[in-house]
Amino acid sequence: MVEFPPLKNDRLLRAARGEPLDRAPVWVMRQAGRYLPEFRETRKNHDFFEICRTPELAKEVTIQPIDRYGDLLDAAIIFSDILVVPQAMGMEVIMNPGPHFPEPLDTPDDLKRLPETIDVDKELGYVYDAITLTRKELGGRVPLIGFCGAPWTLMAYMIEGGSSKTLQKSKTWLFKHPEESQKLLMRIADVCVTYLVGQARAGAQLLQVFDSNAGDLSPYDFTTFSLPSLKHIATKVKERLGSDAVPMTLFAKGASPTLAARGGYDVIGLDWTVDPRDVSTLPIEISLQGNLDPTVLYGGRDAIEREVRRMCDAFLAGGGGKPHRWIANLGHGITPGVDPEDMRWFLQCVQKYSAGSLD
Ligand code: 1CP
Repeated sequence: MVEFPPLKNDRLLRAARGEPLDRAPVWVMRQAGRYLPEFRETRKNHDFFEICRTPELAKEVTIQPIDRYGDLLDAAIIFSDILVVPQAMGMEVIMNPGPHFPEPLDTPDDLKRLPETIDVDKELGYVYDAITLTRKELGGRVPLIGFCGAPWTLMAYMIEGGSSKTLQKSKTWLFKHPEESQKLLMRIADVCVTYLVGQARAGAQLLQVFDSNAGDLSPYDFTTFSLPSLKHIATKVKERLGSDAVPMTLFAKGASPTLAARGGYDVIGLDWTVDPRDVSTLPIEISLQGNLDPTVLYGGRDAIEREVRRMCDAFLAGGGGKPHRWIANLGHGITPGVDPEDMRWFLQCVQKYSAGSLD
């Protein structure tokens, strides 16, 4: 293991491990991104995947929100994308401006195009280097989160060839070719295992898996197709890291939190369609993350304050019993049109309304 400066703010890790807190830790999905003028400035001169592949640039962009918001943020997330995994598996992906695969997987026959064996650490070593560099530069200010996409979400991108509203092609695969689908899902899961272990060894202090397309599956199909690969990832990553294991979060957008909680993760991310009081029966050892509607950030100061307060009350109420440990966040990524000062106000409101009653 690499040696790093001591951690000065461990709220995120305490919340993930179920320990007492002075207030809820807070970070925001996509916090290093297009709503920040400093990110858009970096983007003017560099292609998206060039930033991902250049540790110095990925480090710079990862730290941009930490420099801007200082003590208001309790975590950094490494700048990268979930689609670096399909790239490592031999598929071409470009950003123009959304993700585009020139040669998606049309039928199971196309799986022959993917190499049988992949040297994941070699293909994605640039992410490990970015993580190590970022941890050093952060100097212990906040913990650094590593991440990957869930096998189902990645499979959907590999088949659709980009973002899709209906997921018609990828869902057709599930129903027409269930066995090949399951094989592909486990193949992707194995790549994710090696990748997440590599990120933790390089210095990531918490690992999050994004199943952004989970909500397109019925509870039965989520359980049949997505959940086994998610479980495989949590089990194998913890097993391989052994005493160096770090907490793991599952954000399965749109999936039933009860089903997501069966994945073996320490933290379950909630989107904004879930009332935190309704998940109070989940095992108390599981911590929660979320879940303000990202568009509230367009509603102005009064609405942000009112809705953050409502969110804090709901998470801290605990449905009558002891509340779950909680990491404040949005219910999905921050969107490009948000005023960075409104994001600051969101962070300030979380600090104000989540203080106390967490010990
Ligand atoms: O032109 C640009 O600069 C591209 C915009 C952009 C950014 C800033 C993309 C393209 N990806 C990212 C960074 C990114 N993506 C991060 C960085 C760390 C942070 O959170 O600050 C992370 C964690 C992701 C993860 C990601 N990429 C997800 C899962 C999370 C989610 O929002 O659901 C998904 C589905 C993607 C695919 C993707 N990458 C980019 C786009 C435009 C898309 C399509 C989906 C979308 O529009 O969000």
